[in-house]
Amino acid sequence: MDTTTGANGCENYPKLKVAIVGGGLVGTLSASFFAKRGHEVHLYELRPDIRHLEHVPGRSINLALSIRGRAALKEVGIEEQVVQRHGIPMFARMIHNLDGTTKPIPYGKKDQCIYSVGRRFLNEALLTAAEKYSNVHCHFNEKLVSANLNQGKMTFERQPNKEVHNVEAQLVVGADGAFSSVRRQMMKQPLFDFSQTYIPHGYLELCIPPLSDGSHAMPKNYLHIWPRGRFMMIALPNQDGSWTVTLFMPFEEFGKLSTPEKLLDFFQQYYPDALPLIGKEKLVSDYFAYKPSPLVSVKCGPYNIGDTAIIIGDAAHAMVPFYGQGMNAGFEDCRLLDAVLLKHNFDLGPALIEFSKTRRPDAEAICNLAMYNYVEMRDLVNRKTFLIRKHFDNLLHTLMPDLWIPLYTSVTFSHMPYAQCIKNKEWQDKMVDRFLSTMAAVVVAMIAYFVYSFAF
Ligand code: FAD
Ligand code: EGO
Repeated sequence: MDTTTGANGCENYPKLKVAIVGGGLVGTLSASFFAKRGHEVHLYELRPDIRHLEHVPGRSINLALSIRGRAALKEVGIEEQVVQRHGIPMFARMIHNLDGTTKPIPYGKKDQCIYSVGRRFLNEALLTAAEKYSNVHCHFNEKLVSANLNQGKMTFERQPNKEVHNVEAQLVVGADGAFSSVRRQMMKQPLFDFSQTYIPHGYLELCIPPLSDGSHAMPKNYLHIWPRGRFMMIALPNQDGSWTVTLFMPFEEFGKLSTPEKLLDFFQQYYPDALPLIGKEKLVSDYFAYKPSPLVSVKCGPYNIGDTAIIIGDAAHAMVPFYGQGMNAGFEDCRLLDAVLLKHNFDLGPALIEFSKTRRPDAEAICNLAMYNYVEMRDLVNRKTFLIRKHFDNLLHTLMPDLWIPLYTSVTFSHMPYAQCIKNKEWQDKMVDRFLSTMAAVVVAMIAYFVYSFAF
């Protein structure tokens, strides 16, 4: 193992051969982090190089990027490019009521916003950023089919001919998504925990095209939400003037919308204002061109195998998308893993254990929060409680900005560990409860007093 001393004299750690499995959002970012520290990085991705593809199949066309994701992008020097040049700021939610009226609710302070970014653009920017390092080697069309993670040995199948070859590394980083093959290898180990849950809802993406002058058909700097109980719909803006609309609905309901007539009636009933923006013809053709996709939540652990393997991103903690934090949490993994490795001078054994131990409670917290939001948005959220809750939280936040931090704010606009966000929320619920029961006690005491004075 060669040990190099950096220019400033304090980088005295081994230079490792690192194999990253998965060239999605998290794998490509992690490649830059390892490259920045001087390691020899090999990135293996199942798909071809997306930069050369005309059309990329797969999930969600755009995503909401917030503080946690941005902090990680900043450390590899691409935050500005992504956010300033290719991100569309969303300063508020825009709630669409059944009657077609809309109401904006700001995210908090004036400058607080989340950014809508294209998945493809982001993935390409991350690939290009990683390849700027001469010590990064990308291998496309490579599918991990088996591995001996204790020994850092992997077997890949080259697509499309399926020739098999073996690879070895000192560290295997599994960033191969919700259905991770690296994780499947970990499941062979004793004491490895794993659970997955599919929710009854699936999602389908539709599109609101740009107006004839190329501008956006709805106010641009908002996350548009159509809360309808069991049928939820959101829209995020794209740079070309279009909107990506995501419809969340139980698979059962998707099944019922089996003809163009039923589909149009459904939209007329629940999303009358969105229907003309999408356009009837386009709605029908887009809806029937795709199948709704499932949503899965995965928890597992530990994230490491000894001192040779670690999983990050969706491979370690896939969540339902109702908090807009999946990618952000995965990017935060990259930043935290880098910090822990540095702290231990790239002594992998203790570093991987520490990362797994400290990260797991927070990853599971955001998985729980996302699932909680799913339940809340589906069951509790009618328009009124949504508005009242958000306004109440915002009001207290304005009055006591350091003391009262709404849950959405601590999750989306702070670096507070996710588990701490939950504790913070529980504390606030207790305060509200106490306040309400004190008020109730006062009212009861007053009634008792009046009854008493009338009776005697
Ligand atoms: P992936 O992006 O899934 O990448 C995994 C990569 O590994 C893929 O490129 C795949 O081809 C490759 N791979 C898989 N198996 C193998 C193998 N055997 N060998 C080699 N390579 C392999 N997050 C947010 O932060 N904000 C949002 O607004 C948001 N919205 C979302 C909306 C929807 C509908 C969904 C489904 C998710 C959303 N997310 C959002 C979550 C986000 O998409 C994920 O958290 C993120 O993509 C995880 O990145 P990843 O790199 O871990 O996994
Ligand atoms: C009461 C009502 C309490 C993703 C509603 C809490 C998530 C939850 C899917 C929004 C925004 C980025 C998103 C808010 C709540 C993305 C998000 C939110 C959705 C759906 C999403 C908000 C992509 C939960 N952030 N969010 O407050 O604006 O509130 F609606 Cl279905």
